[in-house]
Amino acid sequence: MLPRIMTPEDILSHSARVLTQSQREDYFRKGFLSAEGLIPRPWVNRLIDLSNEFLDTSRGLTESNEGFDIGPKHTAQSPHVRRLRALVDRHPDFWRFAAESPLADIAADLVGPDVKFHSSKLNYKWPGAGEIVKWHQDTAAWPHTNYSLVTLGVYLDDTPAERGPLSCLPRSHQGPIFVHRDDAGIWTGAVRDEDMAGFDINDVEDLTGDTGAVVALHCRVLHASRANLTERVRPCALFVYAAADAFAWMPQPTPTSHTGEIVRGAPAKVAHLDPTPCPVPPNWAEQGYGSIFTAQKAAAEAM
Ligand SMILES: O=C(O)CCC(=O)C(=O)O
Repeated sequence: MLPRIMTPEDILSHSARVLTQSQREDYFRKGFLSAEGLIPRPWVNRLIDLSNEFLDTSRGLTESNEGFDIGPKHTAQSPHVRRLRALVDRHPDFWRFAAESPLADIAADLVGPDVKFHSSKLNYKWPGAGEIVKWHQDTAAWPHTNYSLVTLGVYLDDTPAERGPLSCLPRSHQGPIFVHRDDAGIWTGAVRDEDMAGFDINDVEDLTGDTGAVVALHCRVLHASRANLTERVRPCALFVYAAADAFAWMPQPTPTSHTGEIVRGAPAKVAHLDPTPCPVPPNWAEQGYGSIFTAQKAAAEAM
């Protein structure tokens, strides 16, 4: 008999590993979740230490490279790293965290027991407006045969509303997948204003949290993040996991050496194909991928 395609109800029928059943139900209803106290403090401290070490290393850089997306204000005295790319390839402990910590169990709670690692990064939102992230849906940049993918973020410092937390539009994961291009067809990494006009911005929910809080974003949920109005940087480590039966159908923006590895359960024998139409992203293998910051900034400068 062929394996069953997992619906949210099927996923929920498996015992919860880390999240409560009501947190899981909330995630499927709204398309996101934020929760405190799920990651053991020694893991959080290790991530913070590693982040600080990499920021120190960046002092010797003058331009972006494979590992670092460097912002325009970067100097040795005052590092301005926008993103550490392909995090699990930057240090083995980042991969151990992705594969061995309760984070992968949280992914299993949300995509089902068979979980495949997709990608990871560490985003820094510095004080000021530099790293505003516009409304977008993650799946638009890395579509798969179905939409059972989740991005799990871990805040590495307290992230109140004024420090630019992730913000989400509830239930938008049940709507269309929007084009993330301008009228000329150029990739902008952002949903067009006319598409956003259909949403009530009063519905937006901020995913605030203390140091170590986990945020979960369904790959179709509309999300953004505002400027950091505080004096301290907001680091957020992000890890993407897929149901094992979701397969990428285009080259991926920032593949890692662990992309496609099964971190819980077993590999899929059958792909699950969801019929929801999905716009085709650029071919990242041909065009190259900087980061959401470079794509959205280039689009803003071209206007
Ligand atoms: O770091 C943020 O505030 C937003 C991250 C995000 O949505 C992304 O990188 O796709």
